Amino acid sequence: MNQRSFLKLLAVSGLTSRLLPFTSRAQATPAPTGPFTLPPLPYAPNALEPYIDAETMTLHHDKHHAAYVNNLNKAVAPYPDLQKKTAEELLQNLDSLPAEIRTTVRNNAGGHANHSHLWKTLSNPGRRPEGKLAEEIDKTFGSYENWKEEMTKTAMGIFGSGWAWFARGKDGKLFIKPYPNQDSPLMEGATLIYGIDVWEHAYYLKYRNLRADYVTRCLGLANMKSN
Ligand code: MN3
Repeated sequence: MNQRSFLKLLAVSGLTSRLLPFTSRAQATPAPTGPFTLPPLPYAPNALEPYIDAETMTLHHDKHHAAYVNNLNKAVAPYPDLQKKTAEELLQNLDSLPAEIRTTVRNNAGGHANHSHLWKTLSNPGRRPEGKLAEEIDKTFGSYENWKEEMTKTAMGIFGSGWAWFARGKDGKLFIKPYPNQDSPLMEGATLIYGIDVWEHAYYLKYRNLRADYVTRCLGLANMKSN
């Protein structure tokens, strides 16, 4: 029997629907092996086309973000107490962690929390902040246009991999700051509002070395919640 008639037979017998989850879906989202799980993308991988291509989104979410989750699970596996904590709690208390996993948790809880927030704050098209947040942006940065300029400057100033984060500090004040690697404002007890991921994995397939173009597009896709 050739492949086509085999597939036809499967379709007729209704077997494909039972077989396919094991071939395609199982690979995309591995079964959870620890307390931390990969949240699904809140939209289709091509939802941000043409600005962020589907292939980049799929790799970014299914491979890079998944790896942070898996590595975090591995790191806390020998520590039942740490398995009960959220990524945010771990990041806020790095100094109290066993020294042998501190850097791994910093990188991977950071990667997990940063990306989990990122997916939720992108839409195509983006949306200008409204209400209280819009007022605070105007008050703190002068205007939304100035805010965008400050985000761009910060993202472009990062040497190597990292993030430009717009966040609210423990003191309630808004700020924009660069963070290396997967460091996160969460480490300082701040609340994430909007981040630009300037790791090359976030843009290199489409934008190559043109980080500035990618950063401009990210700002166009920003859809911040008013927190
Ligand atoms: Mn990333």
